Amino acid sequence: MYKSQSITVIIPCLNEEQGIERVLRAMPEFVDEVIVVDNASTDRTTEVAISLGAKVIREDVRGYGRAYKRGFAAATGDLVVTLDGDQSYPVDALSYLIEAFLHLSVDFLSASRFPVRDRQAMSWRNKIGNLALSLSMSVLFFRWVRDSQSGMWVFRRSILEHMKLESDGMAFSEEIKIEALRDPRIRFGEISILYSSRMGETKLNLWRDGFQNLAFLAKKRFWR
Ligand SMILES: Nc1nc2c(ncn2[C@@H]2O[C@H](COP(=O)(O)OP(=O)(O)OP(=O)(O)O)[C@@H](O)[C@H]2O)c(=O)[nH]1
Ligand SMILES: [Mg+2]
Repeated sequence: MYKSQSITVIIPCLNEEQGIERVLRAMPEFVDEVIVVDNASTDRTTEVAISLGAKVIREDVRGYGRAYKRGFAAATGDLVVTLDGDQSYPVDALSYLIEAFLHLSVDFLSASRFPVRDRQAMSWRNKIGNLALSLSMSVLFFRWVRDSQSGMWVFRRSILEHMKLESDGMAFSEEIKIEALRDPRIRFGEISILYSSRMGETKLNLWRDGFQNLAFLAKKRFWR
């Protein structure tokens, strides 16, 4: 519980045995429920997560968005917090994020990785790709969003009933922000966090996911 709000943390994982151990060991005490959604990892992700007290849900179909939808269906907290299992997002910033969420009186708060302070954390190619996608989203949806691809959010679980979440892949991250910011019932905010280098191997394919995410933005904007 944090200031009388129960907290669920959801972490999608695909072969993140190293990162998930660090993330779970650093989880603050006030978190009520930690859900790890594993898509048939071939390493020890599931065993490590269970041994450190997380609830592990298995989803047989691969995909970042797919994993989140499974996690959301199982969550019970008033507030949901998300992050990657690779230790790149700051677990120790959870109270800072929730404080900001409450202070700003928003329903969905996205944690922007920019400006990136750790030089090793993000390659120049990824920075340029992220900038291009965030600019595209901002123009298409008439709202300045600094980091459309961030994977760390805090939101009131009850807003999920207003959202139509279709992406099963990496585009899920921009889709949930679009659903939040274009619904007048949902107050959207964004603040900056410290982003660091991931442990383990990336699951992101820059060109494939970059172009798919760009195409998804156009589809979401023009095919209603
Ligand atoms: N369950 C599940 N998790 C996934 C899948 N693909 C990626 N993930 C997880 O989603 C998170 C984001 O994937 P990353 O590879 O870190 O992608 P990224 O953060 O854009 O790229 P990096 O900069 O390399 O970290 C990580 O925790 C992954 O383990 C998937 O198909 N299923
Ligand atoms: Mg990552």
